[in-house]
Amino acid sequence: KPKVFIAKPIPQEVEEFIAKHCDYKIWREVEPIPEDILLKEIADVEGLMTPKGIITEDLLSHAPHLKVVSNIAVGYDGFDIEAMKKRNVIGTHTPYVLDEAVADLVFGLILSTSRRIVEFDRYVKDGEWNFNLDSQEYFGKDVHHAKLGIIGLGRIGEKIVRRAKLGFEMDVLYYNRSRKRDLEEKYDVQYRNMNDLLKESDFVVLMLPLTEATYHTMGKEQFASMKRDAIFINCSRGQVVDEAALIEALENNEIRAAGLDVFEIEPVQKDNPLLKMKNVVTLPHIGSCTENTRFDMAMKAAENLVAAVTGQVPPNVVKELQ
Ligand code: 8YV
Repeated sequence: KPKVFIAKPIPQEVEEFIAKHCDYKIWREVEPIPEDILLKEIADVEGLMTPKGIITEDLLSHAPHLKVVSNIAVGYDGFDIEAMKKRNVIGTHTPYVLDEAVADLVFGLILSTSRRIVEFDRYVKDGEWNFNLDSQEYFGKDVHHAKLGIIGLGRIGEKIVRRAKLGFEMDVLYYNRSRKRDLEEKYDVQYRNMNDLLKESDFVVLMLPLTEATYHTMGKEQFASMKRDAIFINCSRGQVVDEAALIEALENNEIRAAGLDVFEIEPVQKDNPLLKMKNVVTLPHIGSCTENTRFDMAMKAAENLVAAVTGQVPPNVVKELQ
């Protein structure tokens, strides 16, 4: 049987599936695997299944027999594509199975920022209910019938659009590299260039993969284009945003609030000013973090791994390596 290494604990059923086809070792600790142990474990394997997918030239040089890296995530910005190409290493990821969970969380952030759920939860628990809720300063912002602008209309973006249109009866604008006329028709969403989208939207949702082209898509100028009352949501990758510019926009009241599941540096630094802002809701990158979704991601990653080491074409090879 081909040898593989699994760099994080996975559900038993997924492990049993891998066991049928592979000779495997697994990192069972909850703590992430230390780099030096990982490099030793991959010395003689043909397959690596990993949650982080940080695949560098150096890592590959420690794994001369490697045929596949199966990323237990949809984002593969950690792959050094050129290095993988050079060594004929296939890279796979887990599209589709996490789309709904991430779209749900986007609405969690939309609601918790606009209706100030986290802020008020703290007041109530601190016994500070006795303030005047008729005072303008405590009012929230409506989600229903508001205008949502989504930057990046891919698989997850489409799920967000469905929720926005069918659940909250929002007007939806989108910006994407390529027009999606089928979705425009299907959901009655309208295309805008970036600048118009930013100017018109009450909620700006970023849903882009991290690539060289998308790095710092949102910067000073973009935040300045947003309405002063608009809310910014990011559940994709921290580095798609110039975080310093976001902090400045919030400090200067150029935008109303932000909901963030991702940061430029993760785990977020303790002295990050965003952590002190009442109008910012912060989460520790939990977009896909539900029982069912994490199970489905692990199973999909296992299917990709097994396919590649048993001579089949895995179902989810990343497009740059197809
Ligand atoms: C986590 C994600 O990174 O799939 C992605 O790209 O961002 C998240 O799902 C992943 O689950 C880490 O294991």
